[in-house]
Amino acid sequence: MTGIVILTGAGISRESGLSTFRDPDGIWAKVRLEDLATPEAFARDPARVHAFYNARRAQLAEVKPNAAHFALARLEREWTGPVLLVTQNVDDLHDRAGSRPLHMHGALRRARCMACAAAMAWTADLSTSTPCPACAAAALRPDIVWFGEMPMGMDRIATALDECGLFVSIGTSGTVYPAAGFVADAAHARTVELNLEPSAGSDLFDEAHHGPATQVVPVFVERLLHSI
Ligand code: BV8
Repeated sequence: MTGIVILTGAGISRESGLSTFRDPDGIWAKVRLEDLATPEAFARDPARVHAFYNARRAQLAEVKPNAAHFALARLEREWTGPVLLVTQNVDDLHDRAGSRPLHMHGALRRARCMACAAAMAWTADLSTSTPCPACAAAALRPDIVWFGEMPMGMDRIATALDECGLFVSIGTSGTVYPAAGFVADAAHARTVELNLEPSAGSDLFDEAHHGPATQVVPVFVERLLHSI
C-alpha cells in the first residue's frame, strides 16, 4: 500500500489560536528570530530566550487540537500503508489529537540538559538556575531546534520520502530549510499542498487545495480514505 509522508507547519495550528511566524500578525513580525531562536541568542541572553519559550509553553494549556489535527490522526489510524507525520511545529496539538508526529524542530514541552545531554518531558517554566533532574547541573535549555542547528530525525525522514507514493504539505510557507526542500525530495511521488494560500514552493506541487486547514484537511483525508 502507498506510503504517505505529511509535513505540517504553523498554519495547521492557527485555528487553534496559536500564531504562525510569517503572517502579518506572526511571531517574527513582533520579534527577530536572530534574537530568540538561535544558539547565539541563547548564549547572549538566556533569560530572554527562556521567557519567550516559557510564554509559548504556557499558552499550550489554553489551546486545543482542531479538526485538521484530528483528521490527520484518523488518516494515520485508517490508512493501510505506512504514514509518517513530520511536523515543524513545536506545539503538542498533533500529539494531543492522537498522532505520533516526528517533531523535526523539537517540542516546547521537552527540555534538554547541555551538561549531560539528558532530554525529558517538561511543562513548567525553565530558567538559567533550573537544575537538571538527571545531573543537577543548572544547564537546561528548551529541546527546540534553533536556526543553524540540525533538525531531528533527518535520516528517518529521508528514507520515508524516498519510499513514499504521496507527499502532503500542510500549513507551511515553505521558507525554512531543510523542510522546504522535502517536496523536491519527493518529486517521484504525488505531491499535494494544503495551505491557506500558495506557499513559496507552490509551483513544485502536482496539486493544491487552498483554504483554512480545518476545512481543506478533513475533506482531503475523507477523499483519500474513500479512494482505498
Ligand atoms: C539547518 C523552532 C544546518 C523554533 C524553527 C538551505 C539548506 C539548509 C539550511 C538553510 C538553507 N538556507 C537557509 C538555511 C538556514 C535555515 C533557514 O532555512 N533559514 C530560513 C529563514 C531561510 N535553516 C536552519 O537553520 C535549519 N537548520 O539547516 O541546519 C546544519 C547542517 C549540519 C549541521 C548543523 C546544522 C533549522 C531550521 C529550524 C529552525 N527552528 N522552529 C521555534 O519554533 O521557536 S523554524 C521556524 O520556521 C518555525 O518554528 C517553523 O517551524 C518554521 C517554518 O515556519 P512555518 O511553519 O512554515 O510557518 P510560517 O508562519 O512561515 O507559515 C505559515 C503558513 O501557514 C503560511 O503559508 C500561511 O499561509 C499558512 N496558514 C495560515 N493560517 C492558516 C494557514 N494554512 C492553513 N490554514 C490556516 N488557518
